[in-house]
Amino acid sequence: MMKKQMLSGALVALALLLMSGTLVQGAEAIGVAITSANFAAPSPEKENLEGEWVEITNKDTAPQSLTGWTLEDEGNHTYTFPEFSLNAGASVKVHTGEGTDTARDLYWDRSTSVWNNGGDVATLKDASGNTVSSYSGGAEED
Ligand SMILES: [Ca+2]
Repeated sequence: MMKKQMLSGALVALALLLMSGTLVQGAEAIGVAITSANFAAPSPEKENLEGEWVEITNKDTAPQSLTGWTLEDEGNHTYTFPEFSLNAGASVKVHTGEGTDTARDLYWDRSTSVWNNGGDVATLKDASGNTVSSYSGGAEED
């Protein structure tokens, strides 16, 4: 009798776990990820900020809108994507410096560096603030 009660208790716990898992999963699985980054632009970095970038790739088979998505570092720097759609299989680089946005290159238009050369973490979030991808790098010295 005791054993049976424990078993049904375990089943209820399992069911609750599965239900909460389904809720968390509601943040749709999207095939967009940060695939590469160059946190250290050629020296003097301040004058080569277009050489500091984070690359985002759409591994899905359908275009993905990045409009309103954000890219953040570990500090308080946040880039918000303009109206932008990333084609299936395509990549786009978000450069720290100034430039004209194209389908392959977006520009943060900053005059100072964002990514720490000694190591940093880039986090990509969708328009609802859900983390889609994060990427750590920049630790290597040259
Ligand atoms: Ca840097």
